[in-house]
Amino acid sequence: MATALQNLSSYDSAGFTDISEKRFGLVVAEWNRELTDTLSNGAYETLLKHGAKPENVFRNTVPGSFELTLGAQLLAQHEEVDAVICLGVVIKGDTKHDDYICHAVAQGLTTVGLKYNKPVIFGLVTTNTLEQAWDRAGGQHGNKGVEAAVAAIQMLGF
Ligand code: DLZ
Repeated sequence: MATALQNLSSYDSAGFTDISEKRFGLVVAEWNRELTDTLSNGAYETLLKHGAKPENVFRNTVPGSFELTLGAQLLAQHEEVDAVICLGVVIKGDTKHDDYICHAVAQGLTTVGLKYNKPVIFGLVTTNTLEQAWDRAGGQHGNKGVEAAVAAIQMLGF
């Protein structure tokens, strides 16, 4: 708890958490694959940059973002997995599918994290257009996969 209180105000605290022995599950949706690959690579490289070992990062794919929750649960239930990072891209279409998917995933990942008492990170890019999605997958708004990995590291130091 003391560490948590010290780190609360520092985004850079991720840099001070030793993750060399931590194990990470990455769950990546295959819908909008080019985008999610970019998010996934961003997350993976960030974990390595902060000290994770390549053999301790387990990448798994699921068909679409809706399946991120079950993918997260299947990983989180393993004792040796310390944190799960979920990545997907949902782009608004003509129907309300995006609403249903995003709410279900937000709720589902929250539940999994609380059930297993582990960081389960919501790395879902939700946009109105494809261009906005690219802006968040390595474009002008950064790479949300990188941010998701930083969030996982930060929570491991909590
Ligand atoms: C069906 C669907 C649609 C329309 N759009 C997306 C999307 O933009 N992003 C995404 O990750 N997945 C989408 N899916 C697939 C659903 O997430 C899910 O895989 C299917 O409904 C099967 O459960």
